[in-house]
Amino acid sequence: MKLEGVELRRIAMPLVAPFRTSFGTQTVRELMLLRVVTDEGEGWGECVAMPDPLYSSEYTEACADVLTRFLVPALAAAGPMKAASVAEVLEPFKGHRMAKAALEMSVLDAELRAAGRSFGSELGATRDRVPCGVSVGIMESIPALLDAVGGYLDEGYVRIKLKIEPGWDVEPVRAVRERFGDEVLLQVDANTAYTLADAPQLALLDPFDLLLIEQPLEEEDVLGHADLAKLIATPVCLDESIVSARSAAAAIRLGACAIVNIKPGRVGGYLEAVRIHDVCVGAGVPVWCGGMLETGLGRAANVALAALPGFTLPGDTSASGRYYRSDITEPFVLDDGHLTVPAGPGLGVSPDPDALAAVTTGTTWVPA
Ligand code: NPG
Repeated sequence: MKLEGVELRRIAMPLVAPFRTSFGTQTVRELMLLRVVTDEGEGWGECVAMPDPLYSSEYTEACADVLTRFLVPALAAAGPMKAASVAEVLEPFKGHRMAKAALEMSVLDAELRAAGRSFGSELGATRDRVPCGVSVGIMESIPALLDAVGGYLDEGYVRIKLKIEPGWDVEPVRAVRERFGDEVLLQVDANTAYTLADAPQLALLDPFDLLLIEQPLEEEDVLGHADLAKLIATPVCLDESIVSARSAAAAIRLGACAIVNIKPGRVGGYLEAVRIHDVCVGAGVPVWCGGMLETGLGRAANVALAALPGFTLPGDTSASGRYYRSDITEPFVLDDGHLTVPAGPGLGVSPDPDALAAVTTGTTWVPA
């Protein structure tokens, strides 16, 4: 395939309700889509970075900048393009994994659409539907939280994840357990809001039989997670700290995590995500697919990834309606707690031109 150029499209999608995490509150999901144009057709990528560097160091306009100045020109200069070699071509540029992931995703989509093959078959999916969890933000009160959780359970979600932070941890977990019982698959996500000194407080979660606690400590504090794992009974899962297959292998060897959340954007792309899956399967570590409030494009690829055999825990692969009143693709709808893995060529879904136009805030064309 020959690269002709990449369109960077900024979009702003209103959320059905504010989503609060320990790093901020969102009412609109602003992100950037990539439309790669090649001599064999087009492909779509989704850059999951947020407008501000609060979840990780990346942010949308930095991604746009590095794509424009370095990543797209390097790919154009490398000659005929293959998705499997995009990461290698971009490797000299340090970091910027979300930008790299979006570019690789768009090339992979173009390649698979041209070949008539699906993301699922390319990544190694072994199921045609995946069980879905839902991530529940920090609420202004316990009654509001219980209403939200009850609504999601009624919709059929098979696992609940509660966002926590100091001051909003044991009480919400206790309230959800008391109201909905011990059978509900329940886990918590701290997004780095604690320190090792909080171990006694986090140990108070031990009696609630949580599936896992996700990323309690800072991204770089891998050893801290290994120490914490010895002080609490809840299994430690890493998100922000895992940026590659190599870092996953190291964290596992150090005893810093018993479970891994795989987010393709965070680790530089779907192909590296598969390598992390393989490392974890080899080590007997369960994985699950994280989410970053993706549109139907990113959701399609995440659902395909979550259908690999090592994804033995339900992911944050919620239905489109969890976040958006209208999606830019055909919506993903929950069926008995599951989403269907798209089977069509490439991502298997495409943006609706009118829906896309309605949320677009700007486009730039980066020629090859
Ligand atoms: O279901 O897409 C989803 C969101 C799941 O909680 C979720 N994502 O920290 O994992 C996270 C959080 C997140 C959202 C992180 C947006 C970064 C950006």
